[in-house]
Amino acid sequence: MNTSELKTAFQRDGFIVIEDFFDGTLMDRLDGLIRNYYGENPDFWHNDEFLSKAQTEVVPWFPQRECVHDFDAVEKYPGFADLTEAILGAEWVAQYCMVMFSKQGTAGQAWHQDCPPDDPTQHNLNRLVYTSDITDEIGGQTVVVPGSHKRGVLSFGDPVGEFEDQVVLRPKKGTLVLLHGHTWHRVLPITGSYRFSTNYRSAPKGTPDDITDVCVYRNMRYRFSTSSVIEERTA
Ligand SMILES: O=C(O)CCC(=O)C(=O)O
Ligand SMILES: [Fe+2]
Repeated sequence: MNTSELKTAFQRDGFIVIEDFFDGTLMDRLDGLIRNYYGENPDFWHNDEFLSKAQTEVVPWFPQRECVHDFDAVEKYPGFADLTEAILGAEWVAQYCMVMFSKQGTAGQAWHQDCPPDDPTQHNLNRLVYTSDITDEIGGQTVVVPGSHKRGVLSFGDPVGEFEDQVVLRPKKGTLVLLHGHTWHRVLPITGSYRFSTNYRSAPKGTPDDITDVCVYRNMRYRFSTSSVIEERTA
């Protein structure tokens, strides 16, 4: 697909998957740094209330904030910025690079929208890089509901229930997934070893820096900066 076809698919579906976007050598280098950073048994960062209500178990790492500059290579990778610009428009903003690690036996991530869709024009863009394969043996597949970025707020209901029209993604080493922040998405439980993805978050020009501070789940809205449930959803 060329850039304009990718853009059309993104606008229709709220996500696109591009296999073999990145070369294997770069992926292996970043994958090694990530495995080395986490070791086998990292601690969770969230409090118990979040873990039990959100059914989301991730340990984040912001490598560029620790001056690990190897991760800059993705931002400079041929085609990466151009594709972002085609989708977000001129003067889009790069927010941060965040690795999200989930260990064996954990819940993955419940259904969510990265930011509230109250204003459809205000959103983040996840640029998800997979440095190793997500497989059915490991679990941690990414699940999306196509077109849901245009369906308003994520429906109230079972935080980890299935949607009839959900699509399960199994990104491979070198795959780039672009995912609109309003698209309903989740990560399945981690059944074998551990899984991680690296997200280069970005946003259209004029988007507030803290756009992803409030996350919408099927049972609540949660504010990360204050670690608080700001709305218990009942409908
Ligand atoms: O790790 C993934 O595959 C998806 C992560 C996610 O929900 C996000 O980056 O907002
Ligand atoms: Fe997300």
